[in-house]
Amino acid sequence: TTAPARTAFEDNDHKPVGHGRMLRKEDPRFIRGKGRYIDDLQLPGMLHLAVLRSPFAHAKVVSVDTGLAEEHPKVRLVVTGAMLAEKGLAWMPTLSNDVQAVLATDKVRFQGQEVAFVVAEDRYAARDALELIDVEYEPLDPVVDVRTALSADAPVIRDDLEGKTDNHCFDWETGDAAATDAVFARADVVVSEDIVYPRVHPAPMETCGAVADYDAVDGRLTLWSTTQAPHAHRTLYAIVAGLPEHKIRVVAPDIGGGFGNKVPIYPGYVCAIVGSLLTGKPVKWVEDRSENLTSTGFARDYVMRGEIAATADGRILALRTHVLADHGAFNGTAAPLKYPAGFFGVFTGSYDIEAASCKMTAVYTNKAPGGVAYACSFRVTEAVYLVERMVDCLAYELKADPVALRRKNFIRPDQFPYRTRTGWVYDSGNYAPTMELATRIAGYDELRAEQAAKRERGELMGIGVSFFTEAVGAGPRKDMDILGLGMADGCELRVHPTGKAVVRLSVQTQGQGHETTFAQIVAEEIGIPPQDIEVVHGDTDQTPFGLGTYGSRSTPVSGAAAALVARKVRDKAKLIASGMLEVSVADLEWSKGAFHVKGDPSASVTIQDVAMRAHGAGDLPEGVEGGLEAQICYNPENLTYPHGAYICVVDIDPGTAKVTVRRFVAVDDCGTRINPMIIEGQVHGGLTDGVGMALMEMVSFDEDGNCLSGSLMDYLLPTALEVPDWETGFTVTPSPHHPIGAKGIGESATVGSPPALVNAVVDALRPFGVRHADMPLTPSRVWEAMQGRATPP
Ligand code: PCD
Repeated sequence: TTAPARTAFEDNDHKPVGHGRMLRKEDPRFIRGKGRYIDDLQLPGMLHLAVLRSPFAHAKVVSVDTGLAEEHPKVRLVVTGAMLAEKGLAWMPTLSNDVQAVLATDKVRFQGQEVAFVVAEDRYAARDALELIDVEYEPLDPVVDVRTALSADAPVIRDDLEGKTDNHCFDWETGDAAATDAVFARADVVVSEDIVYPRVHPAPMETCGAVADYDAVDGRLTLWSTTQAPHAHRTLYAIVAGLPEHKIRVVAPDIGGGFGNKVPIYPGYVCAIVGSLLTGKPVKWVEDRSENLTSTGFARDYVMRGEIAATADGRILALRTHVLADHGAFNGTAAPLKYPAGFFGVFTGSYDIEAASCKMTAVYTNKAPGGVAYACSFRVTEAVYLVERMVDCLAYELKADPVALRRKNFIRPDQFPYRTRTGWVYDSGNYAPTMELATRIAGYDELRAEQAAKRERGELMGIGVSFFTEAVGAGPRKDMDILGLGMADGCELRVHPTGKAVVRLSVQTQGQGHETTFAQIVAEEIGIPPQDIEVVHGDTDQTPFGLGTYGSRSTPVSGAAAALVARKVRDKAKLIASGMLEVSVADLEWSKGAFHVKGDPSASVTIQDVAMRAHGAGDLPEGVEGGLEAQICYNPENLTYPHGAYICVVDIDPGTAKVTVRRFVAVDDCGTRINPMIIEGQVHGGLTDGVGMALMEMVSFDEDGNCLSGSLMDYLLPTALEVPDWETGFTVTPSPHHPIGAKGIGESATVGSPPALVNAVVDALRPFGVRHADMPLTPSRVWEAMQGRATPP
């Protein structure tokens, strides 16, 4: 079948949610090159900032001589850590309650760390002047290997922290260790495996940057910046810089991809603010590609020992894991305070098991601050990878079919809401039909037959399966906050007299299409066509407070807020309509953007009629104020738990060990689907991310702590050439607590695809007796595995 032609909104105004052909409102701007990104911003008198970075991973800063740089004719300002220290600005809090150096004072702790900055008349002069700064370093031994970071002779990286005598970052535990040990002791089968989720980088197309503009006359600071969380950043700047919060305006213009990379506050943003405060001019800072790759938020970097216990006939009983987490030199991730390991607790996956336990040790190393949730709701990606690899290891030992083994252990539909052994309450799920659909689209049985025939001929074909449950939509504020800020979202809706509306969000889109989907949600509830609803976001002066976009939380939290604020406006509209139609509220029915008198189809008023009346002359019903607007702050009751079943087919060239992804089937369930076309795009993007991580991406370091992946020649990203034509499908299991039943989707494919890809490669290598191989499965890694030499990275 061919899809019907895509149109704009007109033909289906009254069924906006789920409209399969609705085009994105923002795209005319993007495809005409009219997007407005940080680097497009030009302000009169604007100066340019460049950052001097450390060439060493670990070194004492002996002296910084800025004399020559200051003499450069185009240089206006040179700032060192010592100068910031005088103003109490050398250190800033991170969103994980650690502190991070804005500019190094005592030591540098990773290669690429910020040491000084120059503000000059143009960006070239600023960069040139960096070379005139003379820094004397005294190199120290670096801590590069996470496995030896805690050994007694390891140099202490964070000697800035009082009383710190080792490189411990934090310890964390979940589940019931004793109960888990007991189950393991009586299990028929126990399988253990060492699994590494390598350090990867979100690598958004646009690097990070900011323009700071401080107006000394009225004491106002405007900061345009690449941020996924404008309101949270504003509060942090108020605290760090000591500026009053109502005098700070944070604006996030169009953003060229975030993927978690634009959640943290980077020293560069703070430097731009300081630069503007000191020069009295607007100051622009934009990273180059290498700066982005080597100094901003990395992701993953978990060294995991997984253990799974089961009965001989494949009933999974328990999961146990030890994790060593590399957080780099500063704990620079953003995670709800109570959850230092994010939502890793969902590592029990989609299975109904008896016991689980996890012990985690996080350490500091001389690497860039890491641990950001790259397309990942706070470590859900690592959790899903662990369990889905372990289930395949178990299938390997039991010689069981991976689909059948998963099916046998699924949480059953009647068990929802389901409380996991680690305390998470899955809101809803119906796993078997999703798996069923995936196997049907893939033609699973035929694929297995094809594989068997190929194995006879010595050809290497692999079929990989993964099934995931994610936890997205942080979060209930009783449990979740970022640095004391509760994770709830405000939303405001105003309907103008002519029936056009403006909805104001606290979340910030980075390409996922909020200008369209939030208009659809509001349209669905209030009957105003989506094209008549303007979505305002990304400007703290224009929008209510909220915690921002990451962890696929916009739909679960702000999406709920948008639906509820629209219902609030509709309730008020109903009161006004009852006055207009001279009937009681109970006699009114709502449908398709109008109120009708029950039993009298000729008597009705549209929402647009009501809007005019709300602002017009004449009386409103007793006690009803004029105007048609509302605002709310939505605190979610629970997270939402989307799920999905993925099946991947790979072929491996036995001569070169190169992996080709031949097919990939992704069936996702994100509850009620708002915009199917956008969902498809989100899934395609995430699957491509997955191919990158599984087959080619890794941030690596040499023994001196030099980052070896500082360019896109060294850090490989997948392109259209490396990916197949994605085959997608969906099931719909609404969230019971979300007002329209929607769950998040933005990260599902990134979370769910790496295990399917790795499982497929390992499956292809079965003739070589391979049970596990670590990502990225580059030809050399696969070759090693074929020689029986799979080595951890
Ligand atoms: N949707 C629909 N339906 C449903 C769901 C959803 O329709 N059910 C849609 C919405 O509306 C939007 C999207 O879809 O538009 C998405 O959503 P969500 O899931 O809610 O999410 P958000 O929050 O919005 O977003 C976020 C995400 C993330 S998180 C990430 S990474 C990524 C994703 O998103 N990023 C990005 N995707 C994307 N895309 C683009 N284009 N770009 C970007 O950057 Mo993190 O944590 O940050 O790491």
